[in-house]
Amino acid sequence: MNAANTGKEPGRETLRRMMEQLVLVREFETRCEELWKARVHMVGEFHLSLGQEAIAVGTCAAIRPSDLICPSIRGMGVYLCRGASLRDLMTTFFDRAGGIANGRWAHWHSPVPDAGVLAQTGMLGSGLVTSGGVALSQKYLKTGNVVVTMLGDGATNTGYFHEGVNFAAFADLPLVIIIENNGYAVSTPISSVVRVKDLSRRAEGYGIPGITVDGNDAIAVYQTVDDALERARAGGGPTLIECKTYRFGGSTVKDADALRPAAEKDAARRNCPVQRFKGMLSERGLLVEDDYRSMVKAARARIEEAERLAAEQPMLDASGDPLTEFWPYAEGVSK
Ligand SMILES: Cc1ncc(C[n+]2csc(CCOP(=O)(O)OP(=O)(O)O)c2C)c(N)n1
Ligand SMILES: [Mg+2]
Repeated sequence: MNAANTGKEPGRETLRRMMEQLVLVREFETRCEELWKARVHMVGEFHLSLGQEAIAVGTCAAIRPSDLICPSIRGMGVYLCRGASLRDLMTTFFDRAGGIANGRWAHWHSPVPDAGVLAQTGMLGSGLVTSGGVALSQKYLKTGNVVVTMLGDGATNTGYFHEGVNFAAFADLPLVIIIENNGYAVSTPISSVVRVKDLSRRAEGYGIPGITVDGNDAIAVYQTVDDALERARAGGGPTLIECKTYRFGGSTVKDADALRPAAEKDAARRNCPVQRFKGMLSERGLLVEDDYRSMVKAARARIEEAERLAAEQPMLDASGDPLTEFWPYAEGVSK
């Protein structure tokens, strides 16, 4: 069963907001990467979404504020697009008091209830199962809300994925499942471990619609997610959306990324989702260079302020926390 893209166009205001969000995610993550590499303030590990920003931006532009979303491990864009506080995020990354999840930060287990962001867990794919539970509650309570859950291509090879999609399918859950297919799980090409070319074809096996979309085209993502949301809200059950993309950097900021071919990485940079969106808006006469520069400037100012406020907070006191000894990432990082 294939899902069609009905091609609903985002309005001008939405397009502008999407541009601002693409810029914000790009700038925020670039700065986090800089700080992490300079070993300044940053504690913990990062799975950056640089190169993949259009998926979070397109998705978040389509959902309603009351809908819920469970990001993938590479989900910083979702936190930012849903309006999570930049200061709170930085405070948490800096391991200061007052951050999200009481200092036990990782992108993948930090809910932000005010922003409708559900927690992932460190077990890849498990967020799909827990999201299914939340979707079941939305259906039972007749809230009209849809849950969107996101995961990587590698995570689709877990048992969680298969039991999660099957349960969502037979229970007709208001769930939209988004695969961020960046072609790799760390350094393992998805093509070397899976027979199907398009992961959306897996939907057939569960009797739900599946669609593959260019994940670097924020408008195509928006349109596809919008259709799936409508279907879910009308009681039509889940849709599996595969967004094809590519990450600019390594699997984490620590990863030397020596195994992916240079030509592939260069091609990804030329297919930059931020520049593509900017070009499209300019062609439509909706953006001039000065607007774009102002957006970058505004994003940088917000990030700088968040950084300053976070650095003013006292360090988190984790003494007596029984989990501290299991948390290896902080070693060697200057505060
Ligand atoms: C069940 C499970 N297996 C392995 C890991 C270790 N791990 C962390 S990230 C990662 C790669 C994930 O690849 P993918 O799902 O494609 O997401 P991407 O990193 O490409 O966004 C792996 C194998 C894990 N966290 N959970
Ligand atoms: Mg991947």
